[in-house]
Amino acid sequence: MSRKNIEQQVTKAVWSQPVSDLHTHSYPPKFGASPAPGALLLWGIDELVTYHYLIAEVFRVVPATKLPYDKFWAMRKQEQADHIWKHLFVGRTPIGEACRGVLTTLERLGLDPNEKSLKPYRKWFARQDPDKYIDKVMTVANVDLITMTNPVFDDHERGLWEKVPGIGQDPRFAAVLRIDPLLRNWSGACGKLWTWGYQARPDFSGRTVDEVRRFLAYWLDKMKAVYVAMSLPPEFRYPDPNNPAGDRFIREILMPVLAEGRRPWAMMIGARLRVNPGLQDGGDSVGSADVMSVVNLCRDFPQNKFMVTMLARENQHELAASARKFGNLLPFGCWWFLNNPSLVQEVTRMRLELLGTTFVPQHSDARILDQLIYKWEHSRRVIAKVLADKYVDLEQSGFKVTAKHIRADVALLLRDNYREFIGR
Ligand code: RAT
Ligand code: ZN
Repeated sequence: MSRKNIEQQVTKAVWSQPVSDLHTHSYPPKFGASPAPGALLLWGIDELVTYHYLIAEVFRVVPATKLPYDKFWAMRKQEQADHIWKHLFVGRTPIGEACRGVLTTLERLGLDPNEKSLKPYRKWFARQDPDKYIDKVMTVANVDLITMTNPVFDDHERGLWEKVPGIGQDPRFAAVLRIDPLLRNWSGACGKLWTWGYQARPDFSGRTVDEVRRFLAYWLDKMKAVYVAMSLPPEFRYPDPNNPAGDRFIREILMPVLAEGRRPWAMMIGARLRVNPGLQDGGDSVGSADVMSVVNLCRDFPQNKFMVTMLARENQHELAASARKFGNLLPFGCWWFLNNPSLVQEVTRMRLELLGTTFVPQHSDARILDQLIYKWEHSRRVIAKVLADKYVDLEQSGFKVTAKHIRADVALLLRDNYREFIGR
């Protein structure tokens, strides 16, 4: 095939292949839809423009010395959005990735992204019904499954799971049991479990192991969770001589429960939380993590499966090399500060070269439903470019690439590697 032909076939395959999105923060309408207070399904123009990436960016333009953080947080959501639109989209060229994302989204929804005020967009979004709008966004983004993040230690969300019948039963969504506190704050997590009727003690005495196992098994089943997830700090180590409780939790509780339920553990490693607390969610940063800890887990627990994404660019090569050694390790996504075209390109190219098609190149991390549109459009473009280059390289080696090869590879990368790993 000529380069031109390859590019055509790859474009066709990448755009027509539905994506199963492995990690988002989007929810079905039963979890409440914005602008209702406490809603978990965030959508629409004011949510898009007040994405925490953009809050961090607006404070670079209008610093906290001019607009103090508490004043910003005291503003109504619409006022915050107007402030961000004015300074990042009208007063400056919206050239950064998070800004460009809002524009792509509006454009694909059929709106003109050049408006000077948010009013026309507000009018348009006010006419949408959230439930139907989910279908629309999934069609435009060509996404066939949205994987949620369901933090069981969040009182509001846990309450919804306990109270609302059938809350997790929307076939467009899959649930994920998110349990960061069990490693980030073991004794605090034990305290909470105790109040929920589980005899969990920070020193592991009594029935702690059985009780925490019971807690996890209950929630895995209640949510029908497809995997368990944690975001972990750069300092995460396994084994960790400074954190014997963490080691015991992993060894005696988490690994056996997950092996028995045949569910993977998704580890998102490298988030340094709240380096600037004034920015709230936008105040987290990145640190280089320890890939050997992942290697130790994959080797010591061959019956378990590990989905791993790392936040630091510095970790990507070692993670890909490690995945060559362990079939139970699935590297996924270009997370957060890596979700920029230049870095997606670099990381995806390297993963293809080291791992063939045995990884998941991207997840959206969409916090606002509509972001599925731009996150996937921007990623698809880069993935298509990298794939086309690789097929041209193959042709130069004398291998005859066909449209069938291309379609099969794209299906693995965008949907089936993930689905196979979670057994769905
Ligand atoms: O990417 C993000 O929006 C982060 O704030 C986090 O949500 C991160 O993706 C996570 O899941 O912890
Ligand atoms: Zn996330």
